[in-house]
Amino acid sequence: MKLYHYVHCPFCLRVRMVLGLFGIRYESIVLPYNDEKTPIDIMGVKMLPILTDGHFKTNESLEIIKHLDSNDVLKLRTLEGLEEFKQLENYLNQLGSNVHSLAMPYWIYTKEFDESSRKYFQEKKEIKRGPFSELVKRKEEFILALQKDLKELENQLNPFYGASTLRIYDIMIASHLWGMYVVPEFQFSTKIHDYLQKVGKECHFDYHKDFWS
Ligand SMILES: N[C@@H](CCC(=O)N[C@@H](CS)C(=O)NCC(=O)O)C(=O)O
Repeated sequence: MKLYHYVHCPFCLRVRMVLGLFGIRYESIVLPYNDEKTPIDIMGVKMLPILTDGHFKTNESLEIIKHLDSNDVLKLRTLEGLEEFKQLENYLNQLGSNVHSLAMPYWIYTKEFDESSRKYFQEKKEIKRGPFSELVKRKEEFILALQKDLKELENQLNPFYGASTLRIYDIMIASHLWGMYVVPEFQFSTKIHDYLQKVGKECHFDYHKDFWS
């Protein structure tokens, strides 16, 4: 089994968390962000995560998770058609937008990037979000919006999201938030930090493992 991924990408983190949760061995391939050829050769489009497992190959995180979780331990198959699932996806889109505006200018200086992949990432992302220098100036605005969304989240934790056991929702939430740990101006509340660490622990998750081991 091979996973092609980016370290900062929340959709890739989902898959790494699930692989860790189930203790599945796999080959971890962190692609440089400016490598267009590898994903296009495998899937016809530049989008990660890509999981290949024999004849199985896909670049949709939730499809990958269904493949890995055939017994539906995480309840993805059960929950995905429900209105509450759509609501959580909408919530994560909103939250993710603030996370991206805050974290992207810092992600490009983590070990995942070199000079050329940093330039490629920044140029591509600035088309949608505007100059990173402007995003950095607006950080207070993004932090306030994110804190508001996180207060809402705190009320749902019991200790997992609306449940006493880990489900797909927790994987989706934790993977969208984890990248905020690299933003120096930001601090999680103790409750959210403890929640993220609890999810991370169950999933034997180590964000920068590919560079440290
Ligand atoms: N629906 C996909 C979304 C994956 C996705 O958006 N991946 C982004 C990284 S976070 C990507 O590969 N973007 C490539 C690019 O923009 O160059 C999933 O759930 O896996």
